[in-house]
Amino acid sequence: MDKEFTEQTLVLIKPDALKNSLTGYVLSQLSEFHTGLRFSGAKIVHVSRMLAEEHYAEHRGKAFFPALIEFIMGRSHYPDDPWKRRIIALVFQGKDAVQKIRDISGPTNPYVAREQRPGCIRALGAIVPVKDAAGNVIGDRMDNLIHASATVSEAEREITLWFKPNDIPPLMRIFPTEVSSEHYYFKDKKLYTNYEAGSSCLVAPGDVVWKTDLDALSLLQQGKPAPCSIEAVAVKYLINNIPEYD
Ligand code: 3AN
Repeated sequence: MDKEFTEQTLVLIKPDALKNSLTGYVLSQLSEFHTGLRFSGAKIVHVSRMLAEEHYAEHRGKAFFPALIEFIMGRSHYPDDPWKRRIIALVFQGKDAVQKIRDISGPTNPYVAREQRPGCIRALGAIVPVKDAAGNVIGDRMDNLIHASATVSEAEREITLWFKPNDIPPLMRIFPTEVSSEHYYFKDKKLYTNYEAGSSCLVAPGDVVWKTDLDALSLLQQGKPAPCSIEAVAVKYLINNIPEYD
């Protein structure tokens, strides 16, 4: 594979961008012409709580975590229209993909973005006060329109979280894959290799799977320590599978 194609990054166009009809603007900023990068994956995702918490796992326990999860799930922008709760997930590929997209996105805080990088995508974002049930302001939520992977290793974790191998054209896949020879089913946070009533099939024999997932599933199935939880593997195979309109 051409060296130019060895780096990928994940972009999420968040619910605030959808609600404010800024998707066209964001996509034009991220066009192949402007970035010199290639589109290698795109999907519309209804974000389950499990997926949201896995994506933002590093922020678990922080004061802004609950508001962040509500936000990325689309619950803040579409409280009464669960079917409108979506994000657009994209993979871009090319030389220095991570840094190029971070530069176009700009600083995390939209006010800082406006000050320091006028013209960047997040300069069009907002900071919204978060209130408790009694109406007291308990913090801020940053509605910054777009997520962009921070580092090359974060990009790998995030792309293999949001995308299955066959969401990406075969000649554009840069992370190792393997063909499964097993069935794996998931129910109530447990893994099964035989069908259980009410379980979801994550992987079937013949499916092309990220190698990291297949390795983790095999370890988890044997009750051995694995580099990630069952949920972390299961979430992507359940994307848009079961409506979670909680
Ligand atoms: P970035 O998205 O620029 O990589 P991270 O990974 O530090 O920034 O934070 C992830 C998301 O968490 C941000 N996009 C923002 O929505 C939210 N966030 C981060 N820090 C804060 C904060 N201090 N207060 C409120 N929200 C925050």
